[in-house]
Formats: sequence, C-alpha cells, structure tokens
Amino acid sequence: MHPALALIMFKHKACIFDLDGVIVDTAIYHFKAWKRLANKLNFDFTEEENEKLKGISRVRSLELILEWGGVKKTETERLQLATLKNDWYVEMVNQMRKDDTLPGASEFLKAVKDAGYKTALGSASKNATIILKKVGLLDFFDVIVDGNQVSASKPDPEVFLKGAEGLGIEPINCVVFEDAIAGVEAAKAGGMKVVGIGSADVLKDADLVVAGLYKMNLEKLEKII
Ligand code: B16
Ligand code: MG
Repeated sequence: MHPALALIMFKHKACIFDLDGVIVDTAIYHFKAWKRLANKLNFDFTEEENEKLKGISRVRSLELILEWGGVKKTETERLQLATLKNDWYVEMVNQMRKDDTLPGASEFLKAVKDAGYKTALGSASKNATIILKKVGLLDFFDVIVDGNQVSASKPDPEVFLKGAEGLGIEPINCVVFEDAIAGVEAAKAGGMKVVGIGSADVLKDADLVVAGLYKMNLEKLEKII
C-alpha cells in the first residue's frame, strides 16, 4: 500500500499496548522483588501463583501474596511493604538498557507508527514512563495511560478507555495487545479488539493470539480491525 494512502486510512485507528509481558519482560523483576518480600516475612509462593499477579495492581498483588502466606498486616504496614518491594523493583528496572525489549516489540511499534496508526500505552504499572525511557521507546507513544491515572484495575476497562479517549479514537477502532487474562477481559469490556500475547489456551477470549510481537505484522493487524 502507498504510504500516503496508509496514513489516511489508519489515522482513525489505534493500537494500545500493555507494557509488562508485551513490550518488556519486567515480570521477572516483579517476581524477584515480591519473592524477596515474602521471604522476609518467612514464607514463599510459587511461580504458578505468580502468574495470577500479571496485570494486577501493586496494592492488589500485595493483598494476594499476604493471603497466600496467611499473613495479616495493617493498612500502614501494607503501604510500607509495597514501598519496600517497589524500591527493590526499581533498582532492577534501573539496570535496563536501550533495546532491552521483548523480541519484535520495537520493530512492530515502528511499523504501526509508520503505517499511520495512533499508539497508546495502557499499563497497570506506576513505573511505566521510567521503563519506556530506559528502553528508548517513550517517543513511540502518542498517549501514556498507566497506574498513576487509573482508579480501577484490569479487568475494568478504564485504562484502555482512557487511552482511546486520549487519542480521540472510538474503542471499536482500537486493538489492544495484552498478555494477561485480566487485560484481555478489560479490552473486551471496553468494546475493543484484542491480540493476546502468549498462549491461546490461556487467552481464550482474544480475537487473535500470537506468541510475541515478533509474530505480528500489519497484514494480521488489518484483518482484525
Ligand atoms: P507497578 P502491565 C503490571 O504491568 C504488571 O503486570 C503487574 O505484575 C504489576 O503488579 C503492575 O503492573 C503494577 O506495577 O508496581 O510497577 O506499579 O502488565 O499492566 O504493564
Ligand atoms: Mg502485562
């Protein structure tokens, strides 16, 4: 397709990307930091349990972990523990380098921008901007919506609806890229199309599932939007 025609066709369509598990692999840092916190409180949790934390806010993640460990804490203590975990997490994130991204992420982002799609980030993380700066992708996004701007966590659609609103694009013309079940549910609840990143057995409600953005291309995108 001629680039000028593509720009006209796609300027009213948008791609909204989740961050952790789609653009970068920060799940491993979350796991290490939460595990360190649980160990400090004299318990442990499994990688299987950790899967349930994907896409879930920091506060809710801590509540779940404390439940698994059978530990009760006051609200003030919970706030201190969440801050401690975040300090450890940010220490690791600060080691990230330019291009420290998941395979195909930078290439696909560049391809959709060049084709004229609008782009937004829709992440539960309050550290999203720092991470995007570290890996050199901040300029690829027209709008950033993260954990600092939303009050309801995924599966509530708020994060994606704010992204669409910020871009001025109708939800029906947005495709969300998500690795978490809660995120796929959120996008669907917002009336958007969803590309699941991961396994089709897990992300059953997605319109299309690919193993990673390295498996995406503009033809596949155009087919679902
Ligand atoms: P933070 P996403 C989510 O990122 C993570 O998947 C989830 O594990 C984490 O608890 C949440 O961000 C909050 O992160 O502690 O940095 O605010 O997948 O929505 O990009
Ligand atoms: Mg995610």
